Amino acid sequence: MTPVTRVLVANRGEIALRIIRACHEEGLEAVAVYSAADRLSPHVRASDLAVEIGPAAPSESYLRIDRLLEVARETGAQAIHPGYGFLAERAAFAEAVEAAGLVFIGPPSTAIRAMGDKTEARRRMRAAGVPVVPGADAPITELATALELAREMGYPVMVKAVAGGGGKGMRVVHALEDLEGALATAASEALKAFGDSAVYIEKLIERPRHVEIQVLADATRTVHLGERECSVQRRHQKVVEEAPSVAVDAALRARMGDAAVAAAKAVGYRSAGTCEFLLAADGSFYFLEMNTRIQVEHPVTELVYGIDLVRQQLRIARGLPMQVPEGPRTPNGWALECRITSEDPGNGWMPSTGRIEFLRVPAGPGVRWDSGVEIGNEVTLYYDSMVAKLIVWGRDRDNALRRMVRALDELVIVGIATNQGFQRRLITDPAFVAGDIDIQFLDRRPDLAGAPPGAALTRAAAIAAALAEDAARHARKPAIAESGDARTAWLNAARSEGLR
Ligand code: MV4
Repeated sequence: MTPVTRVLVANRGEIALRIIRACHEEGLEAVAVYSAADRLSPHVRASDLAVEIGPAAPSESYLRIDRLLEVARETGAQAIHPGYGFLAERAAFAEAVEAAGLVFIGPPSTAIRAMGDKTEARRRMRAAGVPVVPGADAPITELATALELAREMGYPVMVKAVAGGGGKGMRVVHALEDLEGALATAASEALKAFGDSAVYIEKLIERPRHVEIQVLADATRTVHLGERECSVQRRHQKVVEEAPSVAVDAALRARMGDAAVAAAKAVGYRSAGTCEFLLAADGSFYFLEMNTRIQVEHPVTELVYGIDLVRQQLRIARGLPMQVPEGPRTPNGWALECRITSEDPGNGWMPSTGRIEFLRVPAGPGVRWDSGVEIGNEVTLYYDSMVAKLIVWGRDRDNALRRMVRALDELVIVGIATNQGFQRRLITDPAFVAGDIDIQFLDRRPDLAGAPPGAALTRAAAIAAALAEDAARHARKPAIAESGDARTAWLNAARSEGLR
């Protein structure tokens, strides 16, 4: 293997910056790529060398496999880190990188392929002794087979895309007369989304939690680093993640961890990866899928296990052993992550765009801010709405929650609407504080979205109002006027401009 000294980071935003920093700590140079929309992005400046690869549209820049390989060759990078999203879980990309004689900083393409086909993954997992949801281990070709299987399992069942994942092409079926129609709609959705109409069925697990296990594998060892609780999600986008989970004790962690390690070994996994499980109310758990990439929420695991997962990915890709102590490993304290997105919960979660006019980043003990934007950057509709991850550590869950409230209160973002206020309401909500959550929690709690916006205001006045509110909050006195009415009017106006 040619020694790796320079890594091409095939991504943008916070994860590109995160990877570049890890490269530097590993003594490696980092090559950034960027679209025309990202010329002023922090990841470009943090890199040792940066190459513009095309227009803002991802299909013309960050998804251009040919262009990325050309940039690697031109810049002398020996390895490519895909980050998450974009090309991270495309087996064809990993294959192209391998075929070009470069190192793919992730699992072997064969592992990506095996886990990408959900029925193949189910067969392999079952053979490895990993618990899977009762259901079909092959695509459905005959209605009669599906009806028979559903009758055996009992309704409700779920129709899923074989090439799926992340929630696309799924249908819940409550009674046999609806199965034929659901198979047809799911198949046509799957064809549109994945170019593959194959579907299969599983028993529906009702009101589960979404708990996932972090895995790390090098040439000789495959270990797990405990769970992340990811139940709080909206439309398959996670909103808050934590490690550990209130629902997982040491015994369950060991059982789920063993299952995740077996899953990884069954596909010849190397690098960092995550096994997603549904955890039912009765404590039973079922393998859902394996995410063959570094995930958005990896920092909560890093904080409770004291391990830099991206640095370990870099070491493993270079053929070095991972720096993870031989067991037993136990989580230390509690970590929480709030995803800060440019969406307006009070306005139907409308995506917000604009220039970041002002930004005050939370800091202090136990606070981590992973973001790819800074003052002056434009937030556009070309990319994901996540502008930052606010991550905290505390000695226990209560202390982590208090610290997150404090950090959210320090955060000021002016210029775009964000979900900051929503996050504060969520993490102080009694049900959330009690850990009483499952994957439908946010569906049951539309009240957390907050009030719809009031009357419009000019942009400049809205910015002034947002800053005045912040100044007042920290001076521990009312904003703008003693009169509650005047203060409320200004704040409502600011919200209507999408600022707070
Ligand atoms: C399920 C399920 C219930 N029963 N499978 C959603 C995304 C994809 N990874 C699998 N998903 C689900 N599969 C059975 N048999 C519920 C979901 C599900 C879900 C899972 C994890 C996190 C959030 C979710 C939201 C809705 C549905």
